[in-house]
Amino acid sequence: MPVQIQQKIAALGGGVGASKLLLGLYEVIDPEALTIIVNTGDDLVLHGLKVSPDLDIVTYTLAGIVDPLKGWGVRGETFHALKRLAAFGRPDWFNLGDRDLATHIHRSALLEEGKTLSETAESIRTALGVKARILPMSDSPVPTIIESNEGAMHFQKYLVKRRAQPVVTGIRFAGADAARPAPGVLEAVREASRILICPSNPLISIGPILAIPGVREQLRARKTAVFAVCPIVGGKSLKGPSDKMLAQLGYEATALGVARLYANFTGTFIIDPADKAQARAISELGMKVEILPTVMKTRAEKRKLASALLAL
Ligand code: FO1
Repeated sequence: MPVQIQQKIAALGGGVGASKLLLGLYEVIDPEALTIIVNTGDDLVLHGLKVSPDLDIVTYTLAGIVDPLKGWGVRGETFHALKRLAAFGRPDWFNLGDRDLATHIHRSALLEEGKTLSETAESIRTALGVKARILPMSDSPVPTIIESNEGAMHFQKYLVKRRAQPVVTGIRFAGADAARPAPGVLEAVREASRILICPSNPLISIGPILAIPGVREQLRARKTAVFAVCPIVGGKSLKGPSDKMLAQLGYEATALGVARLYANFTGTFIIDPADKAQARAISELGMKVEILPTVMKTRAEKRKLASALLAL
């Protein structure tokens, strides 16, 4: 019998936006052939616990337990512990549910026992039955710091506590220069037959991954195999404040604006039919342009985009 060679796929992404495409991929390929490299710039320590929102969003989505309306947290979640924490005077602006807290307690306990963030991610995804590999971008903390008219603050404080209201003047990935990619990250990019950049915020979801030394160079070396799905459609973010952040930092909040950020490591840039008028300008940046419906509301649309990307 011929040996079936499974094509490996690597995907880079953040949380909610990425998870839509990742769920589609997970359902149309052998999930064991998929390695997902996840942004951990959003990670924070709350109540003494290490919280890794994007790792958890991806894991919960693929495990089928994510809250489908919010896109983060666990479906049918309760918040008894958070209410009690608030009664103790602890901050409750970041909504950690009771079931979700178990993940953070487990992760924090493993880290305390000397395990790496990669090992904690592996423990959580296998316990929840996820067959794809889920890797943090790095085992070292690289918090995303937003500089704004209200001063510098952690990304979650900007997004959740301050509801993306401060005017962004800069973004820093603290400690990125000294960080190393987590084990398996560079290998996954090197060995994949295709590398997908998920439709995530280019500045604060993909940006932190690219800031880890060696990642951008490894992508550049595989440029023709890199396919990036644009997270801006018709000048608006598919999810979250990407459009606003791009504009405040002086980038164009359009498909072309994102394409300029990705041009030096991306072979094929995927835009929605709504942006087809920009195809020519994007191709002049030295990338192939493909036009596919990128707005994924239903499970069928997620699978359809995933299959179409693999067929390009
Ligand atoms: N997003 C919110 O807008 N409000 C929250 O209270 C909140 C809590 C939360 C808890 C766990 C988790 O894994 C994610 C959570 N998120 C929350 C989402 C998260 O802040 C962002 O969407 C991602 O970090 C960006 O990808």
